Amino acid sequence: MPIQTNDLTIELRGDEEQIALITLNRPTKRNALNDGLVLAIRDIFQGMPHSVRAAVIHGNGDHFCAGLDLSELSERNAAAGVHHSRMWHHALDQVERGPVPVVAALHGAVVGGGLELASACHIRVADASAFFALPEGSRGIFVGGGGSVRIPRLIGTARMADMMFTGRVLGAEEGERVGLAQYLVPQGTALEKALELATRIASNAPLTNYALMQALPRIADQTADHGFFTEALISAIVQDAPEAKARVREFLEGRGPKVKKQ
Ligand code: 1HE
Repeated sequence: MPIQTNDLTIELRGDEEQIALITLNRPTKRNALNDGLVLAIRDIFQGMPHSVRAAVIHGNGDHFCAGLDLSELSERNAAAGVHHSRMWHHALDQVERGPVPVVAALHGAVVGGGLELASACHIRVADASAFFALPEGSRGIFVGGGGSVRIPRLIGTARMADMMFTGRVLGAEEGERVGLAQYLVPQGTALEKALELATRIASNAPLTNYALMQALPRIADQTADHGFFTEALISAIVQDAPEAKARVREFLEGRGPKVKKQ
């Protein structure tokens, strides 16, 4: 079991402990991320038990996460600021390019660094109480946890700039409509839905999940010509796995699941 702190816990779920439920557990501070918590996120993903095939991250209390712990911002000079931002980058990179797909279960405030953390996850489920904002703009600071790279890829540069210029707060429905969340569910049910999705993801062939996490975003960063070539390589590797052959055979022999309208 990886190292946990009181502010960040991990619980393994499922018969084979294939789902990791990670909880931001600082509800009195609305799960604001201090340095210890950011490093704990890094450590938990770096030390993920081998049984885990998918993770869910959520926040204890009424909010997912209030972003950077502003009480730690005080006297940092420019050099320390660069190192601090790079520390966030390294930690959230362990989420995005780490060992397993991660589903974020969002409710209440998903703001500042909390939105940066959510954007490093692979799927976001928002319940009706969720709201999204980037208050950095009005606090005289800038995003530093990878938000300027990841958030425009979800919603476009113009929408992110609007959120920072004007302090615009997007409600759950609007957040889902613009692409901050892929699922919108009734209040109080984000965690249940996220666990359901994680269980489904965990049943995929591991190499397919690996390709989705590692190849797909890199292909999106490549030129079309390079992307087609990378796609050919990764698809050849994925289809070569015995598990892929077995799954295709199952379907052809009438034993595999059909695609059903939901
Ligand atoms: C905090 C923080 C925080 C709450 N740092 N202590 N993020 C923000 O600018 C968002 C700031 N927070 C808020 O706007 C509100 O707290 C919430 C909308 C999230 C929640 O409101 P509410 O009414 O439920 O809680 P509260 O009464 O405002 O806060 C409860 C306590 O949490 C209070 O402390 P207390 O000791 O007085 O009880 C707050 O001070 C504390 N708290 N949020 C520190 N963020 C890598 S760069 C990323 C840059 C950013 O993320 S900037 C955006 C920061």
